Parts: sequence; structure tokens; C-alpha cells
Amino acid sequence: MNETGFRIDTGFIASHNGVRSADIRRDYDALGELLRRRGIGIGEIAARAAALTVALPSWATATGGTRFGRFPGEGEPRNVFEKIADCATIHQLTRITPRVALHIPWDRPGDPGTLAAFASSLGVGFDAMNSNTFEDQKAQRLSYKFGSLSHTDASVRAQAIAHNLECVEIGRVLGSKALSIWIGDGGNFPGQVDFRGSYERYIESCKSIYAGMPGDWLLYIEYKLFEPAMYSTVLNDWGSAYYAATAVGPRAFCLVDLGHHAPNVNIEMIVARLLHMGKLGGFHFNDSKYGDDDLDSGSIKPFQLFLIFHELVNAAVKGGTPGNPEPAYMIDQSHNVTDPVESLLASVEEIQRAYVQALLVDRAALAEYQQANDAVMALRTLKTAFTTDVAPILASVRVSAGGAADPLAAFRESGYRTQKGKERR
Ligand code: LRH
Ligand code: MN
Repeated sequence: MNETGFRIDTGFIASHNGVRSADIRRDYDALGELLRRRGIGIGEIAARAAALTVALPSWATATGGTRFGRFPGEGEPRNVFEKIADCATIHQLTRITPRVALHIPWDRPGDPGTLAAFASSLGVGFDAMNSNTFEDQKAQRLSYKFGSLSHTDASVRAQAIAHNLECVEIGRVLGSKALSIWIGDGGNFPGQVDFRGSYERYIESCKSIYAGMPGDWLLYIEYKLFEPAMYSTVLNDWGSAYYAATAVGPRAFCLVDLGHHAPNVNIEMIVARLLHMGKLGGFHFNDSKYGDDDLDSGSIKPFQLFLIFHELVNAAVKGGTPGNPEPAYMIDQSHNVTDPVESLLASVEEIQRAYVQALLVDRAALAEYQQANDAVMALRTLKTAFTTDVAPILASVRVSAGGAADPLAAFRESGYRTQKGKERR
């Protein structure tokens, strides 16, 4: 069922912007003056801010939950078409989320061609395809209880490989250019899993999947410290992902999900390492206080998000690492107590804010302070950028691109959720 229903109309966005444009102009000019005194041209920063794109996770448009419960809100998307419609609304307001990452089988389209046409009619396309061999589907022949791509039973591995190749087939029609693999394989007790055997089986399985991908596709290998396995996880950290990606092929890269690390791990340094090694494929942005909490990006550790973008901009300024593609920026969150669209709107803004602040770092001064081992001034150089309020750039870039000056306010004022509540009984 191709759901269009209520859409926020451009007239509403124009009047939303109209009452804000004078303030935005004043604030933008004031920021421009401040940045000019730092030797930075605001126009160039704005252009780079406008060029950023962040992919939205289809699976985060409905309320998430935990094993202790899920509390769905009104007007939840009931199928992939309604999920795409909500993602298109986020792109309408932010103008930097033109692609959606699908999860199969959660979003398996009856006819990928129809879905592709529907999505493009709403101005969005598709990002990486996400496979799922971490839960059993009804009609599934063999269980993934004891693993999938690393399972001891070759027929289970074959089933998991076939599922990933099906994701590639669907993605080919949708215009996707990447497959993202995360597996929950691992053990709950010492001795349960042969650490090296399971890892070798995983790599061999990925090689089979890689061989079945079109020549211009990328393979993202996502690591995670624990959960659902509570003692050992086959693909547990960046080192394991780096070696696996290197073994699988030149178009295989590591995917850094911010929630997949032990507490207090220096993730920005892992990013610098993977960039150094030319194996950083992309990110699943979210935030966390304890475990893989999948909270809104920038909501708990905004300075860490800034430091990650600082490493990314550093690498880009130095011309990048040969063979390392432009990293893919994707969100992977679970919205348990907020309106999913509102959380995604807020998260997209926090990601764009961190990127723009990272563009403001005086890298020449930083390099001198680092050379001089002047720690205080080195940190201050970063903090000067991180504490710069770049909201005028974000708002002005959105308005120039036809989006909303304040996406969250516009979404609420539009009554979109209430309308969907009526439509999506
Ligand atoms: C695993 C993960 C992975 C997804 C899933 C929804 O924790 O981060 O990226 O497939 O969440
Ligand atoms: Mn993830």
C-alpha cells in the first residue's frame, strides 16, 4: 500500500522560515564577523555544512524498546512505505538526509521497484542495506541461536550467506551501493566458542558474500564488544574488524557504531587509526552512557562527537588515505521515550553541528602547540571551536536549501504526528 497521506507543504515551511529569517541573518552576520577575526570565511564553512549528508535508519522511525517493554506512540509507521515517508519528512526539514538505510527482513519490500519509485517520488534514495542474521524468521529452516556467518554448521553459514546476497539483490534494484553486516555471533560461557575457528569461519563467509557483491559496492563490517553474546563476541572490536576487512578485500571496510565499545574507550583515536590504515568505511552515530544504549547522537557526549569529526576533518584536510572512501555517515538509534522523528531531527542537527565545529579548528595553531607539547593551548584550540555557537550557519544552510530554520519546531507546528495518528490507525 503506497502511503502518501499528509505531507508538510512548502508554504508552511516558507512561513515558518519567514518569521525567523531576520534573526538568522543578524546572527549569521555576527558569527561571520567573529569567524572573520579568526581568519575563517563563513561562506566556505556554510558550503561544506550544506554538502554533509547523513543516512537515516528505517528501523528507528518507529518507537524502539528494550526487553523490559516498548511504549509505541501515535501514528507509528506500520510498513516500509510509511517509514520512508517519515524519513522523507526529515529530509524535507533538514535537507541533509537524502538516503535511507533499510534492514532486511524488517523492511523487505514486496516489489523493490515500486519502493524505489515511491521513495524517489518523495525525494529520497537508499543507503547501505543492513542484513539480519541475529534473529530467526518464522519460515527460517536453520536457527541462528548459536551463530550465523561463524556457525560451526556449514549449512547455517550458507543460509546466512544467502540472506546477505538477497539483501544485495534487493539493494541493487533500490540503487544502494553498500552492504552493512553486523552479527551477534559469540558465546555466553568460557569454552563455548573456539575464538580462532569462529573468526576464520566468519571471514570465509564474508569472502563469499563479498564475491557476490557488484564491483562498485562496499562492504561494511560492524564490530561490537558484547550483546547479545555476554562472554565472547566473534567480531568484538576494531582490531578484529580491521583484520577481517583486510582479509576480505579492498572494498571491505570497518563500521564504527559509537555504542559498540566498552565504557570510556577513546573512539576518536580508533577513528584516527582506521583512517591511518585506510579501512574506515563509516559510522552508526548514536550516544550512550553505559552500554549499547542507542541514545540520540550528541545527547550524552557531544564533545566526543566533535572530536570524532575533528579526526575526520583532519584526515580530509591532509588529503585522506589512499583507498579509503568518503566515510558513510549513518544514524543507528532506538527511540524508547521520544517521538522517533523528533529524535532523528535533533540527532541530525547534532551531527551537522559537530562537523561544522570541527571545521572551525585552527589546525595550524594546534599543530604548533602539539609540536611544542603545549597541552593547555592545544586543548583550548579545540575548545574554542567546540564552544562556538554555529546554530546560525546550520539554520541558514537549511533555509537556503529549502528546509526549515528550526526543524523540530516546524515538525511540531505542522501537526504531522497528529495527522499520521489519524491516518495510521
Ligand atoms: C547492533 C546494531 C546493528 C543493527 C542493529 C539494529 O547493535 O547496531 O547495526 O543491525 O543495531
Ligand atoms: Mn549499529
